[in-house]
Amino acid sequence: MAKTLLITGASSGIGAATAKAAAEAGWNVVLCARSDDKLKALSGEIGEAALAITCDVTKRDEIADALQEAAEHFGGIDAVYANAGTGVEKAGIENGDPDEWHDMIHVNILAVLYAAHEAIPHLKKTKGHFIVTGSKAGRDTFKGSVYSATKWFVHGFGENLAEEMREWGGRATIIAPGMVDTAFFDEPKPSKIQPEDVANAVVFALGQPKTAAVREIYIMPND
Ligand code: NJP
Repeated sequence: MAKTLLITGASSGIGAATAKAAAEAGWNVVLCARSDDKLKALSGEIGEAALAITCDVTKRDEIADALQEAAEHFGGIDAVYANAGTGVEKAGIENGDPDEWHDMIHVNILAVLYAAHEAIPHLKKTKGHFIVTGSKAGRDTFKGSVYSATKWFVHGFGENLAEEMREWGGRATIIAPGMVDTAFFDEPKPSKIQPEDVANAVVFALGQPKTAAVREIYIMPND
């Protein structure tokens, strides 16, 4: 029976590419984001292996409901990819807008915690896998100290979550890319990884036997 992966931020970029790659690798994919139209289009493209659920990850009840609906539809959840994230170009301390920081911290930090908290009861049943999108900016420096700090949080959380999940046979993986060619940045950047490259890394982590936990994958542009 096909395994099931729920992906947040599945309406574009890394999340959408991962949905396609995981479906090609034989997974059922549950697509979560706020853009209903984009989710429906992607779900139509993938076919029966996909289920689209409109969800704002900053609303805990919405992510809880999405997990429940996915579990009922596909008979359980084997993996959750908390990929939704936001960043503002001026996410530095001097030029940043504190109101934008609030939204960014909500999506990049609190919503990851909500997703993990709500996912664990489902993943315990399958000895499942929690994957989160960190960043090069969560390991290193970036001209945007506030955004970078949200990703440092993700890395600290992900590493410790892996230990908590190991207690019952679960696994956690941090995906840490450098610049990726998505709609994330307002202006084009010179050197970029393709979203499909990141998707391949996620599928690799998902495909490892349960005896091996890939804790982090760090991907840099190579053009
Ligand atoms: O960007 P983009 P990426 N509730 O803008 C969703 C990290 N990252 O694929 O709700 C639910 O194409 C949004 O969906 P929608 C980055 O920090 C990137 O590059 O429909 N979903 C969309 O699907 C992030 O964690 C780079 O607007 C919400 C998705 O998030 C992850 O990669 C480098 C939401 C964003 O897709 C994916 O970003 C790096 C909400 N409240 C890390 N708010 C890079 N691109 O260079 C947003 O190191 N979304």
